[in-house]
Amino acid sequence: MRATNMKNTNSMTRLFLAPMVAVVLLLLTGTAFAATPGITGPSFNLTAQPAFITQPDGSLVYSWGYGCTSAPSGFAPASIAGGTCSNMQVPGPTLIVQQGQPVSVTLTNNLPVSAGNTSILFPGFIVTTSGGVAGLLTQEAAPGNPVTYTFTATTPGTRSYYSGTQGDLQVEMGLYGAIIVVPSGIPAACTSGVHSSNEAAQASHGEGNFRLAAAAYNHAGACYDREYLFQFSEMDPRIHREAEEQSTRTCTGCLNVATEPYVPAYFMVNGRSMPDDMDGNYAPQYPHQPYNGNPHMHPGELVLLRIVGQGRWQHPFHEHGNHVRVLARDGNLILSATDPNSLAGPLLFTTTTTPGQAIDGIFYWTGKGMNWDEYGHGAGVTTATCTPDENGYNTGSPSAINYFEWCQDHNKPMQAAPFGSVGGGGPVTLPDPNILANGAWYGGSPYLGPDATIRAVGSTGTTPPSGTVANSPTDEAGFAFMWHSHNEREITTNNVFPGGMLMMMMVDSREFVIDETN
Ligand SMILES: [Cu+2]
Repeated sequence: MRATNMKNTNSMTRLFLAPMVAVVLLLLTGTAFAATPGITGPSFNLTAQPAFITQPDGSLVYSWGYGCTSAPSGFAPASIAGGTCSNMQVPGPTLIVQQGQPVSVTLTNNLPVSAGNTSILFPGFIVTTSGGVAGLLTQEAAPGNPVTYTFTATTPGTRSYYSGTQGDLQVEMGLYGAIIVVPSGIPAACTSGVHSSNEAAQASHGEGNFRLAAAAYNHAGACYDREYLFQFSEMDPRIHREAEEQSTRTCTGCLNVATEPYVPAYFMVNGRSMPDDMDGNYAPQYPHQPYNGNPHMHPGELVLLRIVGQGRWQHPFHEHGNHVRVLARDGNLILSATDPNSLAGPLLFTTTTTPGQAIDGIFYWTGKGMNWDEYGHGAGVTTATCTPDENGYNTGSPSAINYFEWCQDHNKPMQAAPFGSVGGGGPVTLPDPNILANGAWYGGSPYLGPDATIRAVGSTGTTPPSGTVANSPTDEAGFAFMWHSHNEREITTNNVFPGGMLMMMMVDSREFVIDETN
């Protein structure tokens, strides 16, 4: 799906939704969102060991992952519920530390003896080791034994960590994760102005604050209102099968698995493929894949995307709806060469990840320029007024249901003769939703707004079609933007579409409370 600007993106999304909206409806079976869940330190006791991870085609894939040897000192964000850290997970636990903290990670090697040594690299930090045995890139943990890595979290940002031992095999098997350093200083701009208004708007609708901090870096340009971490990777099941077959060998380090030719069949967001990635964090059906990919936002919020390329391929990930403004790569804030107060990161159409590289970027969406009243707040179920600020948005009252509406489009109906109570008389005649699709594949609305059920059943019907009963539109009211790899084979699971590296960004109306408890 290509889009060159926000306006086109909206129309593309409308076209896209015709066949795909039912998929969205089927998938959104509960309130399952994500912040940036992880474990807090500054001391971590990790293990590397095998387990099976699950994919949507029903396969169980033998993998290796980092996990916790015992309960971690805490989970973050503090408000997240149901946090777990099992003894093996893919990706490994997200390590969340504060800038300036001395960090200690003790890794115990519980991989099969035949796998030999293992280790962790922490690129971007000056690491001191104790224990273990000498390896090519760092000290390694021999089978059954520990090694300890210590470093100071000197600079903020998102970075990857991964095995420094036989990386072609061990990273492929799942030995990777992310570390986030929360900045020590939060610029005043991040807790005032639009950011405090956005926070007040969230609070007035009963939404908690699930950020790790108000800024990603010690810079006024790095403020944000909501955040998500996405780690992209892929797996070749042949490699995993051969590693499993040889895992019972009793000789030390004698595993002999060819990592070429490389033919991956699974393409994952945080270790899960679509649709599994849209289930909740810590969902019990994924005991070794605790993190999801299910971004939400309200118009006007700045959403921090922490994007990490794991695995060994590049992934041209496309965030539909708008470009992503890059803040930093590998924890290095990109500043103007002539004005260090200005950020100079590019606006990217696809945030293409390089293996091991992390990108911090800001995604922003307001609905400006759509040319219709985006949630029908002008003449729909809810009647609201829109008073433009100097930028054209309704920001005077954070508790308003149409806070941050683009006022120029206020009261502009989209459809000529819509079902339901949204305003009519617009320029568009959408196909009759009753003939657009049937049953579970019923579409019905270009957005899943508060009127969607009425629109779906028409003015006289009372029973919503299949798919809207279990997924009442009153529970979800947003524009769905497909966020996916632009290497289109990567949006398959074992060559079947849809699947793989794909999720939906939901831009929700204020009626819809974004609950990121887990
Ligand atoms: Cu696309």
